[in-house]
Amino acid sequence: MTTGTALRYQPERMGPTAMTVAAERFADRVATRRSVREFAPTPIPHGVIEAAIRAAASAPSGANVQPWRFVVITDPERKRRLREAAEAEEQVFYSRRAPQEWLKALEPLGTDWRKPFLEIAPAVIVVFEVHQGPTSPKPYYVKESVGIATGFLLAALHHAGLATLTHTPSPMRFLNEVCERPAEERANVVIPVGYPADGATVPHLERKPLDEVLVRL
Ligand code: IYR
Repeated sequence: MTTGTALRYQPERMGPTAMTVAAERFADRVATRRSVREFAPTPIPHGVIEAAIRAAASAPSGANVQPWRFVVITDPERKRRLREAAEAEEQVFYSRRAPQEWLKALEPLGTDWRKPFLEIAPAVIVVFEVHQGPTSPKPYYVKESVGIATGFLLAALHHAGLATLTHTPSPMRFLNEVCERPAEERANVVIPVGYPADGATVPHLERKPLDEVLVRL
């Protein structure tokens, strides 16, 4: 995976103006991404998912171990089982496990235990962390690595004009069975992918202004 040979790496340099324009364009583009909870059942080209996973799998990772697995579910029966199992966990989460403070924080998003998007979205990607196991080496910074790869994945799908949601049923162990993955793999996030349904809405939310998130020293 990593051989120890050094390869020359000299990507072409942009001038300062071109560079700033490129950065601003990219920021404008990614800032239009919104988490969508109402999907159209319209199928999406499989090539788009493959390319987006290729982008995700090019992310940096601890010691280049690439500790990720992306399970793509398009089969309706498998999606139905996924939804059923996720909703069973979420019912307990919303009615018992979640503290009041957490439920209050979720209120503006309007979420509840129902997860129809897991069945309606044409594809659902389940991202797994790959921990040490019989066929997988010890990874480092697994959550950070998988988080970065997931960021690439969301950006790639958005760039291709598709909507996504980062869904985190809790706990996630049931996903090993639904996705037929071994114990050393642990689900990190579930991502429905597709087009927003006709008339889909998203909550009105604002991003923090730059001066709140950027510290210059
Ligand atoms: N996993 C639950 C609850 C939930 C938690 C957070 I933090 C969110 O930003 C949204 C939802 C669910 O998916 O409904």
